[in-house]
Amino acid sequence: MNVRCVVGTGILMLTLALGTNIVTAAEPTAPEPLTLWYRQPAREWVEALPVGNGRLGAMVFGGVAEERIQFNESTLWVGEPHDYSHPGAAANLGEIRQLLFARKQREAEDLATRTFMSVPLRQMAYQPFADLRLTFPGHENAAEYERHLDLDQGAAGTSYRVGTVRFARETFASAPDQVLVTGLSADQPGQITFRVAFDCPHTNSAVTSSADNEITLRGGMRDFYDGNRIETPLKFEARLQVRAEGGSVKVENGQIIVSNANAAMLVLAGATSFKNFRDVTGDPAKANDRALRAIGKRKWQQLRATHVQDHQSLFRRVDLELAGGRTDLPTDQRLQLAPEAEDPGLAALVFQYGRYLLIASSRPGGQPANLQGLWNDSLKPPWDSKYTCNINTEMNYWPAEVANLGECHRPLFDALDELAASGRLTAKNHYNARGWVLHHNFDLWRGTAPINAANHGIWVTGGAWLCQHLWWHYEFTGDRDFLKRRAYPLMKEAALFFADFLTEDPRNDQRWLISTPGNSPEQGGLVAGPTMDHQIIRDLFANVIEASKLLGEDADLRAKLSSLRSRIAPNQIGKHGQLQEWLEDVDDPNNKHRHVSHLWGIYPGHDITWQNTNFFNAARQSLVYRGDEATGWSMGWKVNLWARFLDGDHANLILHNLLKPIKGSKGGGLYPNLFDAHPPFQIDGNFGATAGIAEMLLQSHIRDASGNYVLHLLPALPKAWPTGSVRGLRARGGFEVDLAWRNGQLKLTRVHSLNGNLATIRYQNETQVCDVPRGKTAEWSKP
Ligand code: FUC
Repeated sequence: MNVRCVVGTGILMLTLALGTNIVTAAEPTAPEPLTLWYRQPAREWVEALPVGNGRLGAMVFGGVAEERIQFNESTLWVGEPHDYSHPGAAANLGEIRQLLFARKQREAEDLATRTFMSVPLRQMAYQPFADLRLTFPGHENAAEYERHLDLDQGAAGTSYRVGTVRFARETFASAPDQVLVTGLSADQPGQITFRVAFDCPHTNSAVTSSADNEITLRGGMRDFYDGNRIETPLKFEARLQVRAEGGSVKVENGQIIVSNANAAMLVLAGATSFKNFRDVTGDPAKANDRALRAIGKRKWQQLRATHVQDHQSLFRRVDLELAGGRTDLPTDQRLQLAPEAEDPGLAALVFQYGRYLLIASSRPGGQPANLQGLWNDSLKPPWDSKYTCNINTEMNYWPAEVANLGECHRPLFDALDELAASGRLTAKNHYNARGWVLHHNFDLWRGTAPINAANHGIWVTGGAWLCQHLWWHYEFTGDRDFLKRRAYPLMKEAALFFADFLTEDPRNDQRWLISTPGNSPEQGGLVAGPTMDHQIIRDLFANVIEASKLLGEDADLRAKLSSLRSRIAPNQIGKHGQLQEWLEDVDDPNNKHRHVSHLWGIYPGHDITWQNTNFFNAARQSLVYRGDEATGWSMGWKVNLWARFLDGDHANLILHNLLKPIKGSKGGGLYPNLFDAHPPFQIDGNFGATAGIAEMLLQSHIRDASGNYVLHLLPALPKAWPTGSVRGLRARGGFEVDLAWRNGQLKLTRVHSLNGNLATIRYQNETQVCDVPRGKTAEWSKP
């Protein structure tokens, strides 16, 4: 079948062998309430509910007599502007390589440990800001308690009854107004009586007050490094204003006291002196003044309406309905049942939760989502809650384009500009190379040198991998201006680094070009030529070559990269039928390591697809050997991989392992607030799940012989999701896709074209070319 679309009036109608019956709306399925809800307050942080505006975030506990709202600001880190690269490191590069070629791994690691690592060896940690502690006298015995997080409104609410009075509170983080807002109300007048104070974990902070409804928390950062206490220059300020209707408001001992009001609103502004990774001379007081002044006399309803409108402009772009599930149960109880029972609705909720979390933790102009997104209550968070880019940071952004949140990708692109500036110094000092390089971690100060230990810190493809995100943004949007001005310069310079870095393997007759030194994250130690690096570098070179053609730039470089690319060590199949993780055939089929790095070429790459049968089968065999359990993010990756292996039931099996209540300290799962557990909490698994569910419903990474993207519909639909619909997923080539299915069969497809490109639609084994003009929608259905 290869039928051209037939143009009708208004919407385009595709008349296909599939059937000509045009229906106007997706099959209705029971609406899935987009709410996490509970019948008791949070006892622990991982039961509290997150709100965020990309910069300010909070965890709302929903306490009754005592409420805790723990908050963060994305630039509150220890450390200071600093170049972490190691001058003179490059003098040892040749010897490290020679030792690896001679299979003297221990000696190579020892030499690298002494001469090649980041200065200092570790990067800096993301910090909590403070808590708001609210006390409500007389509320000890509450009834009819409920708390929730409404993903569609972007707000966390708590309500209960004390005696005959019903109380309600709601908290949201407004991006347009750059503040956290909590509203307090009761269904009878004069009932709102409470105290609120800051509780700050930073020892050099103090609270003052300059108005009778306002308290201010000011402080600076201290850190311990190698046992020494260091004052770091970053300063912070948070300012809380309480506005009450009726009753009285006063400040006493650093607390705001509200008595007998009809309603009240807390407005919290917070900022640091961070301006950019090289400048911390900003004035947080000024920033807070500005935010509070801009709010002026606006009331709760107005602030809320502005926030909801902004939030929904992003959130409502995608609907997902998967029929079936226990919406009648509170979320924590529902999660308890998930391992045994199919609950497709819970998968849909987790999908949307990932979109919610990205909107809340990654907004234009701000920092990218870190290992915990935006939410951290610890002075020593796991892995410093920084940016690990041998999987975690990228996974955070896997859903950005496909789940129709392209704007939320931007903080990552801004970080790449800074990483390139830092990474140029690292490329020069460590490799005497052009371009820029990022190893496996960065922090607020954009450290790019190899950290922690030689055996896993020396891994050169962090920047190259992140460049894939620039290219994806172009592929999904077709934004040429973005490609020319933002993406291409960074991609090109990343490629220049590898043009200098790739090394001929003297042990190999064909003189393959390999990446060395490196490692296959995070196992096997320092080696020459891990498979993952080669897949990533091939991808980067291919994208730079294509971009340079599209833009008509750098013909010489294009030719050079093409010739280098063809000489990079290829994927290899080993003695266990596996895709080799290393140049040597040394994979252990019993290795259950969480990283599945050599499968990068399946997802997120497309070095290997279902069209290359042998490599495809070997890669699948490798994944079978690795097993179905591991950390949260590992399962997030495996959902995507099984989707690319076109095996929806296996993808769903992994989702079950991800969507289970966390038990003990092993094997992933979800906390009661549906935060993903490494364990401990790490947000990448949430984003991996969202991307994976999208990948089960729609794929667009392959192109047909004419270069059109193939929109593969329901490529990995599990039997457990017989009926459902999705609206608003994005595909490469610039498309928005709606699908509805019943009894496992596609019933309705709508393709909206953003750029007027041709697309090849593939469903089961049938394909057809679809020609939808820019801005138009084509629709077809099967009776
Ligand atoms: C990588 C992973 C760990 C963890 C850390 C933040 O090092 O191997 O499992 O996710 O990043």
